[in-house]
Amino acid sequence: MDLLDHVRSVGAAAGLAGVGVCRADPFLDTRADLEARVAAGLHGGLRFTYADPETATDVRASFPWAERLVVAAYGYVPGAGNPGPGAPGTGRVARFAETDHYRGLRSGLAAVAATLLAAGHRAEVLVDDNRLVDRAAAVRAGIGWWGRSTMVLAPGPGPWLLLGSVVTDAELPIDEPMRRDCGTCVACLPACPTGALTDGVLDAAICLAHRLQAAGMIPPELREAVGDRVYGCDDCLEACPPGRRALGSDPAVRGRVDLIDLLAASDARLLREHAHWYIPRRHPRHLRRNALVALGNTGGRRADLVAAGYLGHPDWLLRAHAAWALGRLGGPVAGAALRAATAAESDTRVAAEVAAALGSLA
Ligand code: B12
Ligand code: SF4
Ligand code: SF4
Repeated sequence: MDLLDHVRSVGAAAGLAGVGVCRADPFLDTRADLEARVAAGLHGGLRFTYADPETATDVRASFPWAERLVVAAYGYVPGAGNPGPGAPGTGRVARFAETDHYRGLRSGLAAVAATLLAAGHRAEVLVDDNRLVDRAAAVRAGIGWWGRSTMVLAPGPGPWLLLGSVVTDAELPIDEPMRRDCGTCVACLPACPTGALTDGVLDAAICLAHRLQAAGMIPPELREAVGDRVYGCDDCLEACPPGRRALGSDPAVRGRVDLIDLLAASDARLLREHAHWYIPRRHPRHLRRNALVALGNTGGRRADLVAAGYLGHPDWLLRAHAAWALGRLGGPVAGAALRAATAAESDTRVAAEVAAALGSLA
């Protein structure tokens, strides 16, 4: 068996849904797209690959010996379950994050890298790393095609894939890009709850997946659209016909969290239970902020009492979002708590939220 066949069979045995090879040349089109999005503000303040497009699109800037990228996809559906319609007081987690699905991808790539190393080559695993644009690598290596949602789709799992690469100096034979596109389908565009998608371009500033993992306030105009989400967003993936069969074959209910329980948990517990989530500065305030918005949207038993309790929290960010939640929940408990806060609140940012919430009750 030649080295590439060996690499593919090791990848398949390790659970990878697809393994393709491409040259490690710079991704100049993606660099231009990254720069254009930053210039237009469509990056929404995100750093990641947007912070240094030159490094992100030229793997040789980090690994001068790179000749090839062995790119792999890991399908997490079926397997991740479905969060279901949900009961009041419960929040929803996007499927890629309901457990640490990256673990399967990383261990598959580690097996591929070990095979290359054993054959005397250099090999480094890159997953979700700011030194490589994973999707552009996957398209070049023939793993899948660009969807209008900006996701890379593959036959079978559709968009339900995580992507990663092994950078190597092995001059493996390369694969051809897939000749496929979305055709006439546009289903993901109207499915996006905030209108963040136009044809193949994402406005990260209003993408909920971004806003829920960004620091600071969730913009008021996006809070209703957050719905019951606490982490990630799957709406543009759920709408995608190529992924429907894989999704539909997964009856397990997973990815639900109890919002009141989350809001009562200690910092240590939140960070331990959600160790695989991207949380700005690893500060649990961002999870509590998301849970307060979701609680305002879903309601549920004791929702008003819990949100009212948060009006006394030492963190202004949480008081601000608790005020919004109370305005949305309404009722006598919410009204009384907000009126009391009007007199007591000294932070102008929170006072503005309290006033807006009281206004929405009137
Ligand atoms: C920053 C980032 C985000 C940001 C911005 C997303 C974005 N679209 O850029 C936020 C936080 C919003 C995000 C959200 C999600 N992310 Co993300 N994210 C990244 C990260 C770190 C960088 C992405 C990047 O460089 N974007 C740059 C812009 C310029 O690229 P783009 O938006 O993909 O745009 C391309 C298309 O427009 C394309 N294009 C080119 N030719 C053509 C032709 C046609 C016809 C079309 C339609 C398009 C098209 O050109 C652009 C690139 O040149 C990567 C990991 C990595 N290191 O690569 C993961 C990554 C892209 N994310 C991933 C995932 C799973 C998600 C979520 C599904 C998670 C969730 N459920 O909440 C959502 C999906 C939202 C969406 N529709 O994109 C996966 C995607 C896997 C896949 N199958 O595509 C990645 C690759 C992580 C991984 N290692 O698996 N993410
Ligand atoms: S992840 Fe959600 S908010 Fe972001 S583009 Fe997709 S549907 Fe829209
Ligand atoms: S929903 Fe349709 S247009 Fe959007 S990515 Fe999927 S196939 Fe393409």
